[in-house]
Amino acid sequence: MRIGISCYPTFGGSGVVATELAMALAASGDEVHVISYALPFRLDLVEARLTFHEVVVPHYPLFDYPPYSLALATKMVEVARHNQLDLVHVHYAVPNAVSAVLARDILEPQPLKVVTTLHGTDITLIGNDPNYLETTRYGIERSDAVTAVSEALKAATIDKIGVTNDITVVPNFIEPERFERARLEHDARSWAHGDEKLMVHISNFRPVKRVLDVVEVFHRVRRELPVRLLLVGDGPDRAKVERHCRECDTCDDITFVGNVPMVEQVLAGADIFLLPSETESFGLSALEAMSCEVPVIATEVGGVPEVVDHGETGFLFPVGDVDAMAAATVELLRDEPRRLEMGRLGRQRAIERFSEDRVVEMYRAVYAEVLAR
Ligand code: GMT
Repeated sequence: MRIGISCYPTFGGSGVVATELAMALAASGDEVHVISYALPFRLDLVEARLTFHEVVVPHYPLFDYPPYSLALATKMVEVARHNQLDLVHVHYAVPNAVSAVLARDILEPQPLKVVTTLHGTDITLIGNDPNYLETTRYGIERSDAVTAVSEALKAATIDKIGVTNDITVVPNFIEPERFERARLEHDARSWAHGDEKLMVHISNFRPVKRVLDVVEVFHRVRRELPVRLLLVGDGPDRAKVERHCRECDTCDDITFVGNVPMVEQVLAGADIFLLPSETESFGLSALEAMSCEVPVIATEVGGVPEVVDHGETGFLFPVGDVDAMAAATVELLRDEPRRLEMGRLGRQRAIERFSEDRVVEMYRAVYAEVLAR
């Protein structure tokens, strides 16, 4: 197959999933063209069947806001026309789905199928903002196939966007060996001072991630036992979090690691992973933690219960219940056999339900179905 894949190149789960999918498809024989405004941070272009096409967005003094969606559609047309693409698979509906639908219309009579994968905030936050709702719905309804990363996101799409077409749930995935290698190769315990336990959080530090709750959980745990918090990632709320730990005089026990492309290099040494989000359609970082045998303490929101089994591979609590999250963390950190068993089960479930081979085949089945029409 000749496949175009479009995504955001920035740190974030949708870009990670799109990139890993592109590399897996190319490795198994498909021709894959990645289309974005910058090289996605994990995209490794060593495979001959994998190429990258940069969307250039020209500036003009008239534009306060250069029209990225038009430049993207134009690039999709060019790539599809000159490489005879069978389909374009867009990750994150806003604005990628509408751009792909426009590209398909421009290309007629050359056929181009559009597959749209919904990731989360493209539905739950930005996509249903009244300023985007109509075009989000149009892009989804005019796609030839639509997938969502969890049952919860599928339900939210029907509820919040009001779409009527079929949505296939295709979950996010991990390559199990990558996480096993990290556990063997990296001295991720080197962040710990002495016998400190390591609590880890990974996100893009957006308000929806509630990183201040991470710090509040940490403050409570720190009163009970020696522990260090590793904050991986960066984003709008980082300054607020740094100010909060300065005010509480706990910054010495918190390491702001920053953006790390291969998160398993940090997760390999973690004792507990925290994800107290307001909403989370899937929680790829929780799955990555499980793949490193790290139990997850998270909120019971969106698709998280489809990834983390409460009481078995982690614990789930209501949003904002930092006392309960801290109590569960302390309990687990004091019971090493139980923590290890939860971690082991987490990796086992991650491999059984979310391994790359299995999920890439699910995407292939979606492609085959649209191409057969
Ligand atoms: O959190 C975001 O806004 C970023 C977004 C993305 O594009 O990476 O994350 C969403 O997609 C991930 C990959 O499918 C999911 O694992 C995240 O749960 C989801 N984020 C939210 O729903 C908040």
